[in-house]
This record gives sequence, C-alpha cells and structure tokens, in this order.
Amino acid sequence: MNSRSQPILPDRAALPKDFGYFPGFLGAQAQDALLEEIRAIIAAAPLFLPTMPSTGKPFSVAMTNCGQLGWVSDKASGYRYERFHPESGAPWPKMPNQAIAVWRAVSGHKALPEACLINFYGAGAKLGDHCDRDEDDRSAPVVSISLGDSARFRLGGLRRSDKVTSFDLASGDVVVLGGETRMAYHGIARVHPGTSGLLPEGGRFNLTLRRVSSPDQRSGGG
Ligand code: MD6
Ligand code: FE
Repeated sequence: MNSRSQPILPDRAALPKDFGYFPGFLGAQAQDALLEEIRAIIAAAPLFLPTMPSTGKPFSVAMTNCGQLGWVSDKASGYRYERFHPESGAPWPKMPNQAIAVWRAVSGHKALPEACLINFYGAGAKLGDHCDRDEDDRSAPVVSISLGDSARFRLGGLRRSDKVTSFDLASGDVVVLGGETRMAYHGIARVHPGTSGLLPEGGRFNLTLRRVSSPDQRSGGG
C-alpha cells in the first residue's frame, strides 16, 4: 500500500469474536489532542530502543511508556515491567485521561490500565509476531490505539502455526485483544509511508494499554 492505494480492511464477519475492532474510533481532533499528550510524554520520558533478551539486538521500534508501570526489555534482565525509565531512572509520566477514556469505552474491564506502552515506527520499523505474556493479569484485555501512518497488522491464533489474517490499521483505529484472543499472536509487518498527515515527520505511534499485576497483588481494590 502507498498513499494512493486502498487500505486492506478485514472481513469483519471472519474476525474472532473476542477481537475488538473499532476503525476510526478517534476523530481528527481527538487524534491531534492525543498526539500532543504523546509529545509531552516523550519530552519527559524519551523514546529508547529496547534490546532482545537472547541476543542483545535492538528492536527497530522505539518505545517509551506512561502510567504506573512500563514495559522494558534488555539482554541482562529480559522482558518485564518497571516503574522507572531505563535510561533516566525517572518514574513514567502519567497516563493521559484521553487514553484512559478509550479503555473505559472499549475494554469491558472495570479496573483501569496500569501501563501504556508507546511504540514509534520510523522508516522500515516492524514488530515480529508475538503474544503479550509479560502481564500477571491476563483476564484483562490489551487495548491498542494507532496514530499516524497506516500499518499492516497480522492477527494469528494461539499457536504460532495458526492461520494469520492481515489488514491495515489506520490513524484513529482502536483494536482490543481480549478473551480468547488475549494471547493470540500478532505483529506489524510494515508501516505504509505517506498514508497519514498526522505526524509531520512521518511514521506511526501505537499505544497499548494493559493491566499488569494479578488481582491479589493489587493495593486498594480494583
Ligand atoms: C502495534 N500492537 O500495533 C503493535 N499488542 O504497533 C501490539 O503489539 C498489540 O495491537 C496487544 C494488543 C493489541 C496490539
Ligand atoms: Fe502486542
């Protein structure tokens, strides 16, 4: 896909029942407002390149976080959630109310998210197929918000060998991996340059909102 070709949309009837698909959930003004919040978060908590636990090789996607907990990865300690930025040691910035409002609207989950991972895809960045398994609480869904250039999303099943369906996520789209899709494999095959005017520099942001701690570890209800 390029800026002149049509995006690939999913066959909605064929999507798994526990996969939430909300194309165009955020309108233009909401996207601008959320982008402004992301810029402020990055000013306080700069994007960093996590490294693979096994090889120490950097991801092509740059990351930062907001909320109480942030997802980090490095060769020494692997994938995990931490309270502090790996380079500055500062606590993560507060999660924007607008992101929490998206969670409230689409998650079907009463407790609020504890972590919001912010991915930035510059030229050529992609994210291999994975399932999100670093959270102790997998009864809660993961909610994803896309901003900027469209990206080819791959949605598979619970086994790596399961059939994969691919379609494009555009700026303002929200998807939810919950229920039987919570542990489904998924990834970003590529970003389509020039498909959104939201980011003057081009590229794509993706926010994923998560619960992390298991119910019995939580302080004060939830
Ligand atoms: C991305 N998304 O859209 C990567 N994870 O850039 C994810 O890895 C993801 O979209 C969990 C739930 C939904 C997602
Ligand atoms: Fe994921």
